[in-house]
Amino acid sequence: MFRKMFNKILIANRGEIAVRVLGACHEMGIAAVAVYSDVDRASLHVRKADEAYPIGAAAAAESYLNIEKILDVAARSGADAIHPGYGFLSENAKFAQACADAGVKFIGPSAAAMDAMGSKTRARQAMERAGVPFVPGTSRGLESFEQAEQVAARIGYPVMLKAAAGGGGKGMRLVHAPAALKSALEGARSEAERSFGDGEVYIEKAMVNPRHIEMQVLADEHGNIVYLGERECSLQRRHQKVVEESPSPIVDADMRRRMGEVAVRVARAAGYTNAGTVEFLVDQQKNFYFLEMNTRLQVEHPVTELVTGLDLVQLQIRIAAGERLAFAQDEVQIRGHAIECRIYAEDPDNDYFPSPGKITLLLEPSGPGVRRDSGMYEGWTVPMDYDPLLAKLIGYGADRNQAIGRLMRALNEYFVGGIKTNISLFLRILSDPDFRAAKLDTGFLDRLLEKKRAEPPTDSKATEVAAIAAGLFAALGAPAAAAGERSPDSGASQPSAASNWKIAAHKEAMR
Ligand code: MV4
Repeated sequence: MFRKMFNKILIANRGEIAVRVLGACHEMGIAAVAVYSDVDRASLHVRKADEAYPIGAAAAAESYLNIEKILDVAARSGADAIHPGYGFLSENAKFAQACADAGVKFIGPSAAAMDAMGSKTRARQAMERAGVPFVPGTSRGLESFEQAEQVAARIGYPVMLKAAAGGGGKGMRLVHAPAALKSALEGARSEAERSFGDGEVYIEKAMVNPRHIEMQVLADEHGNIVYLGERECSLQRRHQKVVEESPSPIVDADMRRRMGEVAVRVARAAGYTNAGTVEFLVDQQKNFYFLEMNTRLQVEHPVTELVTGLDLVQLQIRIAAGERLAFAQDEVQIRGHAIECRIYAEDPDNDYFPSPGKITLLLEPSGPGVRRDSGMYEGWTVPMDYDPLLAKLIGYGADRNQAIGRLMRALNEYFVGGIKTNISLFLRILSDPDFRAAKLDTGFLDRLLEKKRAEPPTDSKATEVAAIAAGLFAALGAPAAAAGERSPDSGASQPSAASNWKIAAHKEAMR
């Protein structure tokens, strides 16, 4: 099992996460190899890497999702390991297997563990065996409408229909009454078939405005597994996280221990290794239920790093190199509070419609309790082919109030000229009385944005024209591409899927 530390790591990703992983490699004295698509030639990750290789056209299927091309670069560059980042190939079991077959270490779990968690029904079966609490429902695909009717009547309405291959809300239907069940089942099935090539749908009792809290785990290849505390991820919009924090304001030491022990049990049952995240839904009474396991490093990992003092990427690399975890559970301490904002190239005055373009001026915050993980620089043109995440800004403090104060100070200092960003949204969220009181649930952000939408629009005609133009632009010229973690499943398993930007532009124009 003992392996020597890697000499060279290929990073099969782009943007801020590629930059983050590059930095960890350099801190460990490991050379870092970048790959890039045609539109990423001048990207920050390419500039910071020790070597960089072109892998094809902007469309992710031609580049960042192309297993053959990436393994070819690994061979040519002599890389002995690959870090997949998040999105793209990070949760693709075939890729993990192809790396193993090529003799290149995949920095992540085994293909088998990834596969076991990829199907939500199979994951539920495994959790059932492991005695992990999960939302009542079926752990196998529904065989008929009659069966759906019977199960729904037994568990009680509202119910949620979900695609077994799903994630990110695709193929999901909320059903309030028996009369709506039939068409919802048909809709969920065809959407699952269309999105994942797999029409398997199962049923769960629906929780109303739950919290979304996830637990970070770390497992070495010698059977040692620890949990590193939770992240509160309830602030989402259209299944995209917007703000995350650690610790969760509603989780106390006892609940953290119980949730953490369940998460470790989940990881053990899956034969899991490396960094992973166990997602839970939490109800008003603070009961928590297993939802799914994410088999990758997550976008929001910095908040966990700040409150634990650990470097998750370095630990991922050490684990993949065969090292044992150097600390035990009772040595993990949660200290202080961290909050992350995802800075996107989006226009707040146009329903958060993507806003690519050239960054003409960039003033970036730093200072006490501020961490910035960024993939942008002044003079760089944000391509429209990928997820528009530009940077993550994280505030850290001794407590939640100090973290909020530092984050707001830093947000006010942040200036990104030439393109629109969602920075102003975070100032609204962080000053909202409910946010301050930590009254968070998965409906929070929609309620906040609803308040704004009630006001009359400023210039609806210009907005409409811009939307139509963007839609036309997307339809005529933009190459299709898959996105980053925004839609991990479509990104990973749907090489031909159109980019989120293109879809958004199209929807906007057709409204
Ligand atoms: C649920 C739920 C309520 N009840 N399951 C959304 C994404 C997918 N991974 C699971 N999701 C949900 N599953 C049951 N049984 C509510 C959601 C949900 C949600 C979950 C987390 C964060 C934001 C959300 C927004 C809408 C719905």
